[in-house]
Amino acid sequence: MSQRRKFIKQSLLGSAIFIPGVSQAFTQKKQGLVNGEKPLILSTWNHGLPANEAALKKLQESGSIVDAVEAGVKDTELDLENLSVGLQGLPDREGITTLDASIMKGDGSCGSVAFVRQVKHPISLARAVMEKTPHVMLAGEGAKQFAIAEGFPIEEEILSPKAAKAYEEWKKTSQYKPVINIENHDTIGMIGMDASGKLAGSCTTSGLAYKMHGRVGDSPIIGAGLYVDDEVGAATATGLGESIIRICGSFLIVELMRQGRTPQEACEEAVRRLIAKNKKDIKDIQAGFLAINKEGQIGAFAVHPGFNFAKGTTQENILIDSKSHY
Ligand code: SD4
Repeated sequence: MSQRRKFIKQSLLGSAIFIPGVSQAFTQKKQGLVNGEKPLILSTWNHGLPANEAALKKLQESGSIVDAVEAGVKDTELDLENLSVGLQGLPDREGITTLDASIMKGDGSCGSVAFVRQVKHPISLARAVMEKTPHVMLAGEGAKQFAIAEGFPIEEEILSPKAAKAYEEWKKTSQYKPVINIENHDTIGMIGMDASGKLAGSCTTSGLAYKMHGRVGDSPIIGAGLYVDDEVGAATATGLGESIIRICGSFLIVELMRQGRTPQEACEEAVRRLIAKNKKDIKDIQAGFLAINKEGQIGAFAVHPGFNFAKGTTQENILIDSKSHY
């Protein structure tokens, strides 16, 4: 059986088959100490497993790491079980689902869209902003007009049955209080490296449930939800966007790695910084970071327990629990 087929078979069977304590390699992997596995894809939360699989498949087909990170998160954008990504995501407090997404290459090219409605694949729209406009970011109605001009289908504006039910329930109290690891649980941030060491990343979300209409989180903000630099590495974030924006989380991690920190040290420092700048509410704030450096070392760290991520290589695709500050 080819390595590729073996990989697919393993992942279809549920590749998070990792038995704690079985080997030293497990601990090393958990701590992000394994070097040089390329290509390598990391993505947030457990939906990262199928997303990594889609990304690695695309990488094998097209050879392009930016194609891979786009294809990977497109898988999540269509996942009807996911209430924090794509048009099936939970709406804002007016009952409208609005989407944020960003994409970045290691050469500094980047594109993003924010507060977009009725577009099924905001990540592809972000890529079109990157490749076809002189701008980095388009928002709201302008982003939708650009989508129409580029031939993106415009979807009917209706909530998915699950989101509609949750929204009706929420309206009974209309309280805005994101619940850590629950409501803001599903954004996908993906960072990847091809066999030659080239990096790219993507991030896509419907943002926080029941946010104010017009609210934009960290995910479409280059440097907050995502940052990639071929000279150093890449980072992405998930969690309460406001807390991540305050510290330019992903840019901070890449800069710390540039100064010599390992990805793990950089993620831990970013979390410390986030806690310092968000002290008052920290017990209700979850945020998690992922990082890769150009040697292929990885890092992951969160404010609270509960954050996990998927790590995919051509050999395996596994779910790993992140360590956390608290
Ligand atoms: C946001 N960071 O809009 C996103 C939410 C998120 O997992 O990451 N959810 O603030």
